Amino acid sequence: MGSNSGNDEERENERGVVTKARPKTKKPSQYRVLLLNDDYTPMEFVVGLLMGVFKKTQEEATKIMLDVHQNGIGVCGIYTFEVAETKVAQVLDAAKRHDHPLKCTLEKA
Ligand code: TYC
Repeated sequence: MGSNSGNDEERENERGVVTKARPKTKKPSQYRVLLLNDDYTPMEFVVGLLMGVFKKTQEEATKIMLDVHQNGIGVCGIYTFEVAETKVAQVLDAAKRHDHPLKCTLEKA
């Protein structure tokens, strides 16, 4: 099972401690940050957030914004949980400060 299966080989180091030749590791889970469409948040504001928070170029940001505008929802990026959570909070905080109803959430990738 998993990427480390099939190797239980053990070694004894110079201090007599037995260690796994390849200790089990786990890749951190990834999360999609999703942006939701609404009828009120200005397009330029969304593009600005995508550039500022998600480090997109103006062209990438415009593409994502239009995708969300047309389909109702879209992916801003995929990150580890803490990074995704921070970006969602930054978006919601900026939207709130500017009185825009913009919503943003995350889901496991
Ligand atoms: N639909 C908005 C408008 O027409 C633009 C918009 C795009 C809003 C993406 C939110 O996540 C969003 N002004």
